[in-house]
Amino acid sequence: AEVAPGAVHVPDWLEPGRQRDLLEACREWARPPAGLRTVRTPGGGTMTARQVCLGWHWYPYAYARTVVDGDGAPVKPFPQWLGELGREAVRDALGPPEAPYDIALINFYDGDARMGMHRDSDEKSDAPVVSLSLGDTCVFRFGNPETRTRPYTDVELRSGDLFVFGGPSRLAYHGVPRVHPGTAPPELGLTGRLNITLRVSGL
Ligand code: MD3
Ligand code: FE
Repeated sequence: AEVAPGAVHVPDWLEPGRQRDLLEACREWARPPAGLRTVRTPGGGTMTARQVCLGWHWYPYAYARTVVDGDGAPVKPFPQWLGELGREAVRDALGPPEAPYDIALINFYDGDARMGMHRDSDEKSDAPVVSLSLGDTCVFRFGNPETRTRPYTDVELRSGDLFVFGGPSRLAYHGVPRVHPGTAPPELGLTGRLNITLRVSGL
């Protein structure tokens, strides 16, 4: 479903076997060094979703090759198979992809975690962002490129869903106002929600 120009939601894109494999990979990536961390913003805030990065390390509001706001370790490599998954996702949602993916940001949400309305503008490329969801269902709020406020569209994202944000939607405001605890597919064995975004750094 095209939620806005360039913003395409594909429910159930990842079949259960691929969800399980991706979750297993996320569990490995979450381990130290350069593992799951709490992100602190320059204004003194704390993000409630915890994060691990592959390829490039994101910190508010830039990219680095080491965990400059954590243990200082080199960022984990971005695996080739994940780049291929990203290109397959873009092909299915929008059409043939252009640039190769080289960043993954993996956010883990427990039942109380949220993500406020923001734009993703730290990448130097305008290539589409690919989002994959695992575990608990959330409310994803898709806004507009001009303001943090209405108009917006709320969409439920479930385990296995794909969302691709390209073209005029690439710089739209968006956030996660809530997660529905206990809604993950029981056979996945995940308490909480994981979101994997694949990006092109342009660096
Ligand atoms: C629209 N993640 O990592 S996924 C993020 O569910 C982020 O963890 C949310 O916002 C999450 O920055 C939302 C959907 C998403 C991801 C990236 C986007 C929507 C986007 C980039 C541009 C426009
Ligand atoms: Fe975002």
